Amino acid sequence: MSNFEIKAYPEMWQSLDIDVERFDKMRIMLGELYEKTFLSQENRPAAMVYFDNMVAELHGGRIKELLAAKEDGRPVIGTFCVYIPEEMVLAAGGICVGLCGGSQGSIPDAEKILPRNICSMVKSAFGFKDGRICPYFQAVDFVYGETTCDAKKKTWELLDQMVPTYVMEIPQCKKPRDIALWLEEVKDFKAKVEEVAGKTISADDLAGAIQIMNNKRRVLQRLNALRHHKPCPISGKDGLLVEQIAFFDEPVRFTEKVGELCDELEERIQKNVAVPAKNATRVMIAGTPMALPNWKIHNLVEGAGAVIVNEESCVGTRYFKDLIAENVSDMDDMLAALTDRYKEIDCSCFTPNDERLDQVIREFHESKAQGIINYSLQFCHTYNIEEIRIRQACEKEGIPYMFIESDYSSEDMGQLQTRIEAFLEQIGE
Ligand code: BJ8
Repeated sequence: MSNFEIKAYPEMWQSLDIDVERFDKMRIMLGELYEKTFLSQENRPAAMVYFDNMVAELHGGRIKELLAAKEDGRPVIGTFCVYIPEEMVLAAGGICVGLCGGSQGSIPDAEKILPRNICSMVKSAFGFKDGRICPYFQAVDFVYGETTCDAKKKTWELLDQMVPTYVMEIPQCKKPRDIALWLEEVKDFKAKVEEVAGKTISADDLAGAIQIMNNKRRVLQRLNALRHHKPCPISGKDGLLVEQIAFFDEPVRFTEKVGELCDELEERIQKNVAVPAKNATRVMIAGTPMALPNWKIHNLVEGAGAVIVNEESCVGTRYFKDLIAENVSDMDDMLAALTDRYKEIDCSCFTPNDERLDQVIREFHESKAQGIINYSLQFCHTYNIEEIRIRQACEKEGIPYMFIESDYSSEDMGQLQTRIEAFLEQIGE
């Protein structure tokens, strides 16, 4: 095992008004967890070094890049949702970055203010800002919020007291009038980004940004397809890590590095190199997003000798399965094409959401999984209730299925381990 360390930048943190002492303890704990979770794996692809370095510089190098962008007057916008039209931010020369919301460490801060019975992601994110322990939160010009679930949309009102929070209305249905509203909201978001950037986004700017984001999604699609190979050339933990880093990294550089990883995985497939064991039981995950550093389920499943081959999640295929049409050049047509792409994201906040049922079944077959673990964060009503229809769809197709409702704490680890091991035994060949 190497001596992995997430690098410390106390002076820069101080300048961002971070609670340095507390944040430094979190940095050390995260580094230890990372080393144990990722660097203990055998025979990892060499190209994962780039992603290890990204984690090592998570609280430093990448933050410096954000601050340099701000110095240049380029907007830096934080988000928790894949409905943010990232292309607009890029087109204005700005940076769109995922905010911290995947850790138990910030939840006690949030629970002093918010109700306890809302999902861990919302509490964790709110706690990171309230406790001043996330450099991303401290660096952004504003936070992008949306009206997806109730917990989020009411939390934005409180978050706005600490950091400017812009809320985009995402409709709950997909009828033509809902899509018309969505398009208007996209136009309003464009105006907001232009105001912060102090520049007007041209059609060429937007076309370039659409190209960049489509290329990023294409390379993630390629990685996902390679994970579907039997035997799998990369662990699910590493696959998830790349999907998590997608929300932090600079998109052109990220696309290049994921491409290099894919080249290596193709070579591995040719040489029949598998990580982990060639006969490992293949599992697909569906459900709520796993924000960095939420590696709980992957740790348990792969710790039991299986391999995760697909995440049907916003930190997963929901982020990259759809592209924006590139055959339009007029601004109005591009905005319509962009809206058209974003409406394809099948978050459980929509009703009806039948397309997600089809998508889960499709991904199960494409990934050659042997069973599905549907994962929902505790108190996430829409995913918890949609679970029933996913289960019904799996029963109809004869797909082995297991549901896990959990949070970020380690309290249920023992019980989950027992349930996961029993499930793997049932579906293993
Ligand atoms: S598009 S899944 S990223 S909203 S888990 S906070 S829904 S109570 S994260 Fe999500 Fe956008 Fe949908 Fe994806 Fe609420 Fe549920 Fe918590 Fe959630």
